Amino acid sequence: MSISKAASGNVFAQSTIEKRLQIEHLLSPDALSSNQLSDDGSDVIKGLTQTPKSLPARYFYDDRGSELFEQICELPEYYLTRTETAILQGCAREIARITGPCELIELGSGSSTKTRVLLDAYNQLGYPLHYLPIDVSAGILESSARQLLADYPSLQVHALVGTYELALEQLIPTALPSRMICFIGSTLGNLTPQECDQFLSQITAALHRGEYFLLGIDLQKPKHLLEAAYNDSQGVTAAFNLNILEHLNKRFEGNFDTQLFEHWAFYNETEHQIEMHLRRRDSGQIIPETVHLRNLDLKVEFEPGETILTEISRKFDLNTIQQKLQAQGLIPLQVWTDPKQWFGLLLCQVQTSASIIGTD
Ligand code: AVJ
Repeated sequence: MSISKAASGNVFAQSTIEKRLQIEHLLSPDALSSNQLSDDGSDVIKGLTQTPKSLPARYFYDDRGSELFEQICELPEYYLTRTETAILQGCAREIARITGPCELIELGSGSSTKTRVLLDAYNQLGYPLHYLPIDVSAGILESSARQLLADYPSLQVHALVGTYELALEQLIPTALPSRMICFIGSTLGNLTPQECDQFLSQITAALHRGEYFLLGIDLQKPKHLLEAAYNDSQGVTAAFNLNILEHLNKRFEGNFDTQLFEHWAFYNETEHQIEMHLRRRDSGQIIPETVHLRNLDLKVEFEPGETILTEISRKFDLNTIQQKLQAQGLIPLQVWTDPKQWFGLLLCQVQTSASIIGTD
């Protein structure tokens, strides 16, 4: 008989939470010697001094941004999260059976809601639960880890605060027979094709032969459905987009006036990507607005109507992405989708010598 889930507030679970939780703040190897965070804002300087201007999408996710993102996931127009969760609910047990006991490594774990579906499946098969969430937002990482530990009395959490790149370079061996890196939520879509190739090769390098990679991606679909998902009627996506400026203000002592900017998102059908921008409002002014980011010693001018590209969100084709994964040594074992084919979930395995012989 198996008990799938203990109630929150379980006394035993509560008392052992501290023992089962480890939180590590990652620093880059250079930062360790110079005693500085690698997060020095050089990527912000680069983006804001380019034409057209851009910002790295990861600056969305301060604690406030992560909260707003959670709200986006609940929006009626934002089909992504709910579709992916439904797919996972249908295939989690099959995934657990294929991989056997393994450590779950999650990139960009956020609130870990979808992760519960996987944990339940491994738990029901009686497998040990080892979870290694990685996120840049320390607040969300810790609170969701504590919540999970309270709900799963046998769970061990080793949380890493930092960027994916840093975490992938510093993964330590697990006590379990295998590992699975989970990159769900279509975050892969936020990378340019070039960054995507580089990222996938980092995944292959971080894993051993025979280990697993679970990827969730948003698929190509009619423009009106996509544009609605990124221009919701309640303005949550707009607030999420504008929050990146508030985050920069706090982090780098900046003076962006968010009132001067507006949210602008559209689907680029040629590139198959949503492009999200912040546009300086054009309210009859002709003088450039100067923004100062003191900690970066940076002054940037914005012309009326000028834009900052804050995010691309690429929409994939299942055949093309499978070829790309295969080319990187990540062999697709199974692909799941929803009845409307709006979202895709792919389980891949790092090429083993058997799979090299087996492919021709
Ligand atoms: C983080 C990749 C899921 O591209 O859909 C949501 C973030 N941006 N609304 C996406 C996002 C605007 C998002 N993902």
